[in-house]
Amino acid sequence: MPNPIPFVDLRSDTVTKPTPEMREAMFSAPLGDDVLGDDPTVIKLEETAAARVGKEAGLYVPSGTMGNQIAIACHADRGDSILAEENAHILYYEVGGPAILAGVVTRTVPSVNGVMSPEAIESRIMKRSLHTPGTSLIAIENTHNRAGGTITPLSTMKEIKAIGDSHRIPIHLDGARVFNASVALGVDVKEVTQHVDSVSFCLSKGLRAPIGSVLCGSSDLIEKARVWRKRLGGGMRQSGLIAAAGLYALDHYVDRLAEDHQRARDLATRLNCLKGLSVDMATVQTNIVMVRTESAAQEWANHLEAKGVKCFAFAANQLRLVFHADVDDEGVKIVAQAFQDISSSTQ
Ligand code: TLP
Repeated sequence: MPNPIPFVDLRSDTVTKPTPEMREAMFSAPLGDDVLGDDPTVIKLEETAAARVGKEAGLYVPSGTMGNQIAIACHADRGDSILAEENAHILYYEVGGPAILAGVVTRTVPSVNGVMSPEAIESRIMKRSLHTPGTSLIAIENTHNRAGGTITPLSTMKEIKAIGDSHRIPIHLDGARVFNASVALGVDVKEVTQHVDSVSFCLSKGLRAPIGSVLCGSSDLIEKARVWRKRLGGGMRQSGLIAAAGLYALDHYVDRLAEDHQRARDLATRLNCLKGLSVDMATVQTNIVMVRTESAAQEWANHLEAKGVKCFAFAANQLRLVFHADVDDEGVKIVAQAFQDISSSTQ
């Protein structure tokens, strides 16, 4: 039996479904065997993505996780250390990948709302010695997921890059949502990515493609990355079929991310007026809203689900709401009403 309740799904921006136009682009894409290097659509996506973020080359990978892990493995040798923000996706959600795959030690860096200070980074850099695992990579996450979609400002990125350069340490950007950052800042994405040596961005989040991310960097890095992708079993064959969706997304769905940001702000403002809830508006910068709940967040999530709204409890007293193209103004109204009903009946 189909569920009669029309769900508004705020669990993640990964839940978007490809549009009819995107499916049409997939259907008509020219294909080849990409492991053999002859899928024209994948080649076009990789070239387009690299040009878009101002890097020499790109590699289409099945997921953002694989993009990050390959980048770490390419930049660092076994036994090295890398620096990452303490709640970074590569630490929190990639199931120990850096230790298992690249074989590196991860040193964590504290932050304010996901933004690491350049001083905090510099003070954690380790020299290579008989005793210490030399730092060979600094990872930034922009926007920052667990901090609530927050943006690391361009000036901070520039300072971090200068520190990296002075210690000859490359910077990798987990740019799963880097287009959310550039759209919110009102700048070309290159303004963000100019401050990093490699960037992995997701096509399958706010950009609405069903599958895939692109890792971009120097031609040498991407050559190594291609070997790592094969090693991890990420070499795909007629993957132009799905790459076509990514190309369509880059052409058509970047600018509309601003709508998701506006809806996130609208809803956050409304929730802040309700009993039992609060939102730190300073962190509502893109498409994610972290809601603090006085009572257990999981109970809120259960009540919301009964009213047709899906979201995740991200911590004991925190809900995460993620906006995306499949949530329109009507969806925002449904969500606001559900929160209001629960607030007035339980608080
Ligand atoms: N994030 C997912 C979950 O894994 C938490 C989500 O729903 O937000 N970097 C960042 C910053 C991410 O938020 C994610 C996915 C990834 C990397 C990994 O992307 P995938 O899921 O394609 O491996």
